[in-house]
Amino acid sequence: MTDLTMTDSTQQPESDVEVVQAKDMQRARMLQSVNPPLVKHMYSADPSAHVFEGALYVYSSHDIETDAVFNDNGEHFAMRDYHVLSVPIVGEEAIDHGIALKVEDIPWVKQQLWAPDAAYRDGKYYLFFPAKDHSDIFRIGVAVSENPTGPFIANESPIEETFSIDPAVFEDQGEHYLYFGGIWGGQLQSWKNGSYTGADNYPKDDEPALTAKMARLNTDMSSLAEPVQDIIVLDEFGEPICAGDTERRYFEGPWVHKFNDKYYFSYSTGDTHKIVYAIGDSPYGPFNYKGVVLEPVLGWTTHHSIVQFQGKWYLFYHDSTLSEGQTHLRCVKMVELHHDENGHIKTIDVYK
Ligand code: FUB
Repeated sequence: MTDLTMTDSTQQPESDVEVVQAKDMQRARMLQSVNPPLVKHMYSADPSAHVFEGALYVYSSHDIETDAVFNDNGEHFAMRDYHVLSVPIVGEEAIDHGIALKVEDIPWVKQQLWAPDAAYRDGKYYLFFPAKDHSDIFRIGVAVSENPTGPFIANESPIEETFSIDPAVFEDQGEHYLYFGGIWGGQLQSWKNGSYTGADNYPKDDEPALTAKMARLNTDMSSLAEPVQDIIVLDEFGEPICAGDTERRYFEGPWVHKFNDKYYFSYSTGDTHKIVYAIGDSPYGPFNYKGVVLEPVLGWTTHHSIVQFQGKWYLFYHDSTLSEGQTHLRCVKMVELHHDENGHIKTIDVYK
């Protein structure tokens, strides 16, 4: 791998923060050409890709500059609208279809439109999204359109019994399953028995980690058909991954895809900056941990989706190259993904 240490002696950083920023900026410049951003005229993040009627769409967050404080709660992710992208030709710049939904048009939302996803059912397209309500509690909402690119009309209230962030909807045999949840700023640690406690309750390092949540959706795509359940990820001994196992425990960004009749549950490890995956026999799991999908990218967050398009599998992800390393100003990208003969995903390191 290229040595990305800072070499420009004319720039003399004054503090530790400036040293880190200067290194990130130089690294970003060197990495600009690695998998180009799908769009460059705006910042984008958290790509959820889907093929609808043969066309490839990407539902992503729209990152913006902000005066908000930078903290572990992610207040610097102050996004206010969604744009839908489409990719007519892989390798070429994507089309931005404009604003699909914005904070001002969602009655229950105060701020922070984070990572969305989309689904299709019975002639309608549904945009699922997390946002803070007027009490600053993250909930999952849904909006509907007759067009995959919107505009979407939001329901009056969030989906009952949902909470936290990062919805991902997986369709299997006519059913749709909603996965969600994220710790730290995603508030998963503040929920107990379906109620928001407002307190940070994390398990001890040797206790099972907090899990992603899931439930089957009703055919109205706006309500849950069953109680919310935990998604259990098991280690090589068949035990749930523990909270102290930060290289493998669930942090945020769930995604499910199906390959050779197996269900693949993949997610971000957050503060260890990886996308990892586990395999199971049902959309409900349990899932057995298998390995790393994506090594860390430039920027703090990592977030992905996996989709098959025109016979090939692709990983959609984001990094901060377009902003030269600024954590909250990211850009979505795509790269081909391969399953080997055993169904294992070949680890991707986009900088090798
Ligand atoms: O974009 C805001 C948050 O950052 C997302 O919800 C997380 O998955 C992380 O990418």
